[in-house]
Amino acid sequence: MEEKATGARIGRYALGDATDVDQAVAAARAAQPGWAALSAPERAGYLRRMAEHLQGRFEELVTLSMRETGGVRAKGEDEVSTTIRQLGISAVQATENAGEILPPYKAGKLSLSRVVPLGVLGIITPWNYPMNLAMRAVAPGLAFGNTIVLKPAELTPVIGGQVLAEAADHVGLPPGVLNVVTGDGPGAGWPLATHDGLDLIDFTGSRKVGLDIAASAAATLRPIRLELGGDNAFLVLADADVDLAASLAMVASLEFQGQTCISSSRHIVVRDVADEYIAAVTRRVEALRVGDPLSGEADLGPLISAAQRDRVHQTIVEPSIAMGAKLVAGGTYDGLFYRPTVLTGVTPDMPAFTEEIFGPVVPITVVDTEEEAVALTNGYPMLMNSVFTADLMRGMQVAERLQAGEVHVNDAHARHGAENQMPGFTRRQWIGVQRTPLDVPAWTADPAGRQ
Ligand code: TXE
Repeated sequence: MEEKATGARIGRYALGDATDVDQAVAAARAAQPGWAALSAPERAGYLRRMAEHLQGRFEELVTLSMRETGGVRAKGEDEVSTTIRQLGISAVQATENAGEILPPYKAGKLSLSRVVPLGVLGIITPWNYPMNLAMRAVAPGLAFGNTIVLKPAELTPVIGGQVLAEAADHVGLPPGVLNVVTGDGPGAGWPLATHDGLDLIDFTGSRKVGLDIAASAAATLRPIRLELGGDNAFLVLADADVDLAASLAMVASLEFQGQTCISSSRHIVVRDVADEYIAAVTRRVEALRVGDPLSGEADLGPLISAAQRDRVHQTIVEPSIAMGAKLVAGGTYDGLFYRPTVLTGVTPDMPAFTEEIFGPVVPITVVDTEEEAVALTNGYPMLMNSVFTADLMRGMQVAERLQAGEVHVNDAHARHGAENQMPGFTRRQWIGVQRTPLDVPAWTADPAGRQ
């Protein structure tokens, strides 16, 4: 495994295969009843101790995250602290959500719903926020009594897998409860994604692999949960604070070199402020420093891989320019270091508009009206959008018309809580109890007792 900025070796990891996956699933299956039989506070205790362990290694893990993912310090700190916070949140949720007493549909009955684990979860994670995206499924999964087989991305196996396994070992998590199988997609990911012994497969990654997993799951009715990213929009309306919008555009499109599923990959700007916005964005982009995150002097680090760089350059930037987009800044690279790029004159037929970019590119599309901005925004898979306007009410009205999971008004990539609302990897079990007066139809009575 190499450091992304320098290519220096960080460590070695095993290329797991279908046999390793089989063993891990069998271990998870064997451990699951015992783990689920512990009390919720006992399971929460393990999670809290894992959080303490990771907190004690905070600086080491931030550096490891910077080296292995190529993110700058702020990204590494965010990733490690979010991971730790997730453990705490799941520990609390597990002890609070045991179920509920429901209004009975008939007098004399007691109706309950009980929260029960799904069983064994298979979790496949990507390389961009490897620790945090793994923990977002691992922590609630464990908290509610599931056992887990985790397959981290092959580009980030240490921070995305090994460190979690070390934390589990450190707190004495019972064997088989959390299993990590390192390896690549076809060799270890696919055998896990299609394994018969799982109760749920949870996948975060590309649309292409997500489609394959969904097709295979449909054939066997295996439950899946997919997070495949989005083509998110950043709307700048005529009355927007352009400086604020331009500053937060850096966060929205360039944080971690734009390699985030919530990255804004379409800037849709109303004509009245377009020239001012393009100038404000370009000034900022040109001043950004690209370099080794460990130097402490870089705003942006390297891209994750040559394949990712080539995808951004050859399938997004170059073809969009060939179709008429104007390159205003960037568009060049040195190794994995890609200059942040501004494209203007982007139209809805260009890849810079239609594709998730996953690279440091700000593509700008100018429209005449707010109506047009909303119409052009919808119709794409979107996770997190932003709307900039001086009128809060107008911002909320536009937000309500956008088909996105989360919309921020005058904000970008802020944590408004959605990240903690992940499904708890549980199912509901409804329980009905017969009370008096007894509800027994006459025709079911014992004939011996009939008159
Ligand atoms: O993803 P892959 P890649 C998007 C983003 C990016 C593109 C490609 O657009 O440019 O995907 O990234 C495992 N069966 N996102 O190629 O290949 C793999 O080992 C089972 C969005 O890195 O999907 C890794 O653990 N598993 C995203 C995980 O899937 C397979 C984050 C993701 O890898 C597999 C990352 C297979 N056949 C990329 N092939 C987000 N939503 O945040 C690969 N894998």
